[in-house]
Amino acid sequence: MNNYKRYLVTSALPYANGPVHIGHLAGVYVPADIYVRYLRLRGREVKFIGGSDEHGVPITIKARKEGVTPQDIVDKYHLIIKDSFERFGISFDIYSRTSSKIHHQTASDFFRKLYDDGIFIEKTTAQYYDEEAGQFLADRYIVGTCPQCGNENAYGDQCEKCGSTLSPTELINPHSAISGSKPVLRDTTHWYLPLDRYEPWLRRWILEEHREWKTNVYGQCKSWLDGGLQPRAVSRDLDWGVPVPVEGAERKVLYVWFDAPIGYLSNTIELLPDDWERWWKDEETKMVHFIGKDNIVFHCIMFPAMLKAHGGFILPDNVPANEFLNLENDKISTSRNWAVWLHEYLDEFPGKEDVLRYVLCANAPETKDNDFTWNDFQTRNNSELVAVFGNFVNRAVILTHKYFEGRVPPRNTLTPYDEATLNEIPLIKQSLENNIETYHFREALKDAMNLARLGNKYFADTEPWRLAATDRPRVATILNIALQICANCAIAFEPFLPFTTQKLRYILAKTADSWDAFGRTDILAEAHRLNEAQLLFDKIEDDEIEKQKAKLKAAATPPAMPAPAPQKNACTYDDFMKMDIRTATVLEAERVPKTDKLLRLKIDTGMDIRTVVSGIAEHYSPEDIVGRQICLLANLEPRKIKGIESQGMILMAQQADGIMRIVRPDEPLVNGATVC
Ligand code: B3M
Ligand code: ZN
Repeated sequence: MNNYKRYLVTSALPYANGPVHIGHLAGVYVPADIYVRYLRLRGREVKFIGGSDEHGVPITIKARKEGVTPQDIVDKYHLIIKDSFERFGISFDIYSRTSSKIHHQTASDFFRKLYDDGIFIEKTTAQYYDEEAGQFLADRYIVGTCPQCGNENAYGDQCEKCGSTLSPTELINPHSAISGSKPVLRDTTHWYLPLDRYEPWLRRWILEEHREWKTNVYGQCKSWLDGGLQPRAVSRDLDWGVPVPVEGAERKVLYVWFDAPIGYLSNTIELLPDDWERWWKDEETKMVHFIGKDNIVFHCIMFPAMLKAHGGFILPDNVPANEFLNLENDKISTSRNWAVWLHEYLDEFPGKEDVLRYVLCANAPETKDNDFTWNDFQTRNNSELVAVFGNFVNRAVILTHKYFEGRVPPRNTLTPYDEATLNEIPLIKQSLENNIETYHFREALKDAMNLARLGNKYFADTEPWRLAATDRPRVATILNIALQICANCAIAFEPFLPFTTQKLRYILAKTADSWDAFGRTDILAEAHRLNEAQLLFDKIEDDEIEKQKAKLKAAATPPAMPAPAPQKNACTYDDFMKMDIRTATVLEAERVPKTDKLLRLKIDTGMDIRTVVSGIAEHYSPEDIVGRQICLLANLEPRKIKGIESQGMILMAQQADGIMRIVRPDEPLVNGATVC
């Protein structure tokens, strides 16, 4: 697959209802930007497409809360986001928005083509309608009493007290969260994309033809496909969004996840009105979507199915989704204000864009969730950027000024060690290239750092400052080699730390080199004059870090945890002893097809191997749970769940906010131990 002629790189369109934080950056924008900067440096033809996602229910809710229009909300945040990306050096070729006219037209035409081709299924169902507000209600905006636990503030999709998943019609005494009035059921018609029909094709395309996708992406796709796909509604009853272009569909808009990925297409059209087709229709274009893991199903299953249904478009070659970045050991949460916001960082750390770019790449959640801490940020700055990269460059330049009036000295006879050092450079280049091309950005950054480490080690081993008085030709050679390493650093770090390499090029008095120069050991000509030395990075002191930690704690609101469920009626000792609870181990786990909550588990109870169906799929994925010890209510009468006989029940602890965890012995025991 090396015969691609051009690269169309997209990054997820952030919702324009809040600013961008470090989680977004580490997951999506930093890796995407590294990739495109690298491609450009290599002289490849590339377009980097970004934009704001300006539709969806949460934006309308925020607007209602603040007493403004949805357009006001997206206008405000689109600007904040766009501006902060620019200041941070995310080098989009276009950063547009989905409320634009061109996007509405493109998304509308896309829907219409599928509609005219008879792709959609049209279905009428009864949904709650708020007569006072004059609108249908999204599930989240219906509140009522939970039929399971009696919580009076359960939502139409879930009771946060007992955790049960609900549908709005199950709520007792439902009322609208918007007007407080009692909603009525009204028939409404929507269009569904029959994903099930694309399942065989998707299975082949992903599971067979894209085995090279990252395992987290491939695994999630497989799990969805194995669970069985169902038709998905692609329209909503809402006043905000792209109107459904069908007669009689007043006050209906395209589902935000239908129109948002089309934003990649409309933004390309906006950027290249006369040339976009080459980018979207020619098989020689390599399309790559950078996204976070919560967007995988939309980019790997839904959007490709849409593109396939439409026909004529290329499909993504890869979707290198990242996992999540946590902050100080806790999930980033916008509602709790537990986040480091990009625009605030840029204001508070002027000139330190690259420090954040470095830390977020070095610690990127590429294969698993990772943690950002302010202490780690400080350490990586002080002991990697300052002590390794900055220190090496500074020594090379200062010594050149001290001994050779700032001119690149001649290279005299080389020792075998000099040769070995020079020979390392092309090897580092090779590794860095391989890593970037396969989306291993952390490793690629390590390669670039290895170049600076190579330089530092070379100085430590050769100690030119000791030879100044006795062996000037030798000092000349050493500094020449060190400066060539500096010049190579200016290329190797360019995709990662563009602000720093610009500074470095200034110090070296060098215009930008292309990637081809990387690996050469004569980039700086003899007698070439350098500019004065300046520090590439500054030490970050403890008080700055403490200030950030304190700010984070002060701004965060604690998570609202509902009160624990009330105690149940008394039971006797004998009642309890009737239950036969055993330790057991999960041997196998898989999703029960066509359900969201159920896992089918094979369990070793020490007495036998049996099947248990458990409603924990929203809390544990099959991979998470295999091999774990659990406690099983073993003598629960077998029941059929979705046609599968379940022999027992797994014991779970559940918080009032619905979060559930497996209960298990403090230390592993043999299977079959009794719990009492
Ligand atoms: N706005 C979701 C998100 O920010 C969504 C991405 C759209 S990409 C087409 O997580
Ligand atoms: Zn409940």
